[in-house]
Amino acid sequence: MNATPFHDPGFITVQQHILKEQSRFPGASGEFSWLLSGITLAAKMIESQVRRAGLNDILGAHGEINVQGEVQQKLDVYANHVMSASLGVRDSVAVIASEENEHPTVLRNQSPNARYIVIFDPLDGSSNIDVNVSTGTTFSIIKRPNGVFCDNDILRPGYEQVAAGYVLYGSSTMLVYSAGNGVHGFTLDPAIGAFILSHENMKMPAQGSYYSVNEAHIDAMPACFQSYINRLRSGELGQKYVSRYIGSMVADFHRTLLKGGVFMYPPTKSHPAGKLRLMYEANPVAFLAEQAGGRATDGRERILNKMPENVHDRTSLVVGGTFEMTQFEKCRRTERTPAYDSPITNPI
Ligand code: P6P
Repeated sequence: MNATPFHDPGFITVQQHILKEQSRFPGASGEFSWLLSGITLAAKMIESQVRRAGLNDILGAHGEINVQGEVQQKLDVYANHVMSASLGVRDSVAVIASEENEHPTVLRNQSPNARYIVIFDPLDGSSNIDVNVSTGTTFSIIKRPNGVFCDNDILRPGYEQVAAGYVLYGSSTMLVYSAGNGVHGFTLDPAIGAFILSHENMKMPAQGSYYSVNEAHIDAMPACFQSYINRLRSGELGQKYVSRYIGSMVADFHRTLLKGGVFMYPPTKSHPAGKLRLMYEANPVAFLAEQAGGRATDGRERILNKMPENVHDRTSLVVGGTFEMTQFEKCRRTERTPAYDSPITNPI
């Protein structure tokens, strides 16, 4: 009797894709894919609440003040719990660090199988929840150093990331990740509760037509940023760019990844070192941008080369396609802004 012919379902789930990626990690016996499946599970649980935020009185501030000194939204608290719990049951995770927690949480210090550290922002842009604007979860995965972990072991530069990505809770819910072999996007099919491969091997266009920055801060920015924004606006760079700014980093970066152009959060008077967090916002974004053919700097150096001093370090960020990033570099050189004069260090 002939065996039932294999019926190709016609789609690839993120689990299938991760297992294929897994083969790139010698000696990683499925632990990496098991780790990433913790993130996809958490993403589905957070997504289900984000979609219901207006219905079950989950809106509004939770009341507590988080380590960032910000009033915590209830969804923040829920997302943080879900990410921590989903990752906490993965034996391969030694340490987790969250935007919502002051210090990293050591889950397994003795187990030789616990080889990864996961650093995440459970719900970035949560201040937009009440007005139904896209939010996101970001994550960065690094290898745990040998020996007993101490807090400073987490302070590694972004080029050591073994994987990074985000979940975008937008008009659809997407998981975008890279394990160092290209950037791949998966769209959640709510009917079957699976993330389905929808954007394989994403490439950031070398030149786009959008620039994305909060222009309310322009007078407080260093001269090279002001000059760059004016050139983008004026058509001096060969085309008149269109401004798009959502105020939710994951959504603003996702558009830049798909359509090209540039997204930036320059230094401002209220945030002289930049507002975005290096380890769980800028690093994942920079890792994905470079994997997709783009570039990311803080205005002085490559984001992935930056050495953190604290897990919650802030940074300025300019991320985009090669054309827009090259034009930014030219502005830096012509504007002679003292703090921004040094040439941007090349990738390691
Ligand atoms: P501003 C959201 O609070 C966030 O951390 C990022 O997601 C976003 O890019 C940025 O802040 C927006 O900041 O100052 O423009 O409101």
